[in-house]
Amino acid sequence: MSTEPKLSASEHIKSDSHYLRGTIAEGLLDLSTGSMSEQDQQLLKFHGTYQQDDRDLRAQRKQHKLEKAYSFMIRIRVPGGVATPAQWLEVDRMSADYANGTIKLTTRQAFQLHGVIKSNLKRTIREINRTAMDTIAACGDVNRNVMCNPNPFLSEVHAEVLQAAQAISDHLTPQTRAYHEIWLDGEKIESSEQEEEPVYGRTYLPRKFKITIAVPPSNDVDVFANCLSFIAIVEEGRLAGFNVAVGGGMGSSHNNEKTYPRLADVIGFCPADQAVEVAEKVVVLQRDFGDRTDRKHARFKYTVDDHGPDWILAKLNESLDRPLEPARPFVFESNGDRYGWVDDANGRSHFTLFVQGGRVLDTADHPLRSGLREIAKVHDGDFRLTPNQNLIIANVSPENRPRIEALLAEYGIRDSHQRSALRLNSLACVALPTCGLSLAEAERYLPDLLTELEEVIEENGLRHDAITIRMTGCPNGCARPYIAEIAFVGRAPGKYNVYLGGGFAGQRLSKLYRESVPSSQLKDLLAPVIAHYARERADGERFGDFCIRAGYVNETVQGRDFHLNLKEEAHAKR
Ligand code: SRM
Ligand code: SF4
Repeated sequence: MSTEPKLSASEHIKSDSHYLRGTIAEGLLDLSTGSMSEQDQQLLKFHGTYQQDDRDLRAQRKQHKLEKAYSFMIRIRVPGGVATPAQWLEVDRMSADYANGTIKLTTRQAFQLHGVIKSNLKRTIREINRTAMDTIAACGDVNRNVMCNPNPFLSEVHAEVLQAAQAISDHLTPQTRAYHEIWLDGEKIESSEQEEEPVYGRTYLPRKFKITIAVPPSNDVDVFANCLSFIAIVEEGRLAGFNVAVGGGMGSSHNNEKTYPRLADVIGFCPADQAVEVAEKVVVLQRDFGDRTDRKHARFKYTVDDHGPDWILAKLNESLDRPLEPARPFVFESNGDRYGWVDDANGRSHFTLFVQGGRVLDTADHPLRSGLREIAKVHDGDFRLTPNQNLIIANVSPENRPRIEALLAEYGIRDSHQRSALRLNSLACVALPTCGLSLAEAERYLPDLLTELEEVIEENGLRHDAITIRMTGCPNGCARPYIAEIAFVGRAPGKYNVYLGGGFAGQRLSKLYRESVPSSQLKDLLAPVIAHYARERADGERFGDFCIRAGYVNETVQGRDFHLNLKEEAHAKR
């Protein structure tokens, strides 16, 4: 009898799928149901779409013996987060024509459309491709949207870095013709020639893979939360190359200590022209050594933890033309966005706009989607989606700036000084009603909790003090909560685990402070900690650092030990 461990079910779905085709094309034609088969739902992710249902309607539909209110979320890849005004206008149009009238800017600089019904799915994906964007590999067990610091016009280095992000993204895009065939009506090529995936192979990766590029001192892309990151090293004003970091990730499951968030390790340095090769070889390492038997242990962070970063470096060096050099010094100062207008040396201006929860929509008192549509119609630069779910109206010419400013004012699109620094440093994942995995609200609830916490912030004179605060509806960590200074992670409806002590630059994990706190008690739980910080912080001391110094949580730990949260000790200390 074979002692080989059993492959996970997803591995069979991939290998039997004929390079991601499955029966998607046939399934799309069956309009007797709003759903797709279980296996095709898994394969659809590689094409950039997830089947979901409106969870607000579940009970009602069940009562009336109706099928769930199925629809699809489509994720549009935007490498480095750069979109043209024409692309913005098309996404805006499609959000109204085919989706729920909103555009979601994600924590990985992508667009999402929610609520696309099955009969509109193919049309929408086809129209997205007409705008020179695509959805392939926005999801699935492949390399995802490559993130990059979104301010390329602030210096030549940024422009080079954006090119590197694009090159890595292109190189790691799956080569299967299935995408073209299914969505773009590409002709089926009946050839005896074997179809190939040169980097991935027939079964792709064991799990999703995430790559970022940061330009210090900004860590807005959160390099330590990604599988593979490149940290730009600028020497004498020029891009010398990149430090390489491996093995970061956020996802964990409640009550499963084998799963944990982990910060990436910096293992070396490569010249800029080696970045694509390094990316490919690291992906290949994960392809060959990642765990294909247990999806909960299949992310690259576990491969790195199981073998150790030194082993990863040695293996990587064996496969590279030139081995990595020792890592070079760098400093990150923050992982947030810088708001408002910034002018660059070429006379262009860039306006970073806070978008609550990354959700672009019109409400009675805040017609944000309409305002941005009007701006896109006259904008002569481009748009940059930030890794913090915000938007930069970038590269505005001096002649055009007054028009953009007038439109911002006309549509009441508020400037950052009208918001607290706490809100400006907040992130919430989508959660309910579309996310099938959420245990509690996030995007729909965090704005109200922030309003409550702002009372405490105002009372303590901290309106202008940035504190990173993030909420997710479950422990998967889509808003990268475990590196925030304050985090709320959904446990059950209306209940959250509260984490404290993350690093302001995303350089340290936070730690569990209290478990399963009802939402009605969150303000009272945090008020004394915030007041204590306001009273006793040292000069320039960050909230997360203070939480550790004052003993609210112990110095945080890495990887496997994350679950050894010392909350009992923290209780005892006060
Ligand atoms: Fe995520 C799954 C939304 C960034 C970790 N994520 C999901 C799904 C697709 C739920 C599902 O599988 O059914 C969510 C869809 C909700 C919806 O209705 O739209 C979802 N994730 C999001 C977005 C939209 C959150 C947001 O509000 O912006 C982000 C889309 C990013 C993109 O454009 O590609 C998003 N997800 C992240 C991040 C942050 C990042 O990548 O920097 C993480 C943590 C980093 C990491 O990967 O470790 C993240 N998402 C997960 C996980 C946990 C993976 C794991 O290692 O265990 C899942 C669940 C899974 O894969 O099984 C997940
Ligand atoms: Fe859904 Fe959980 Fe991700 Fe939030 S963190 S979007 S609830 S999977």
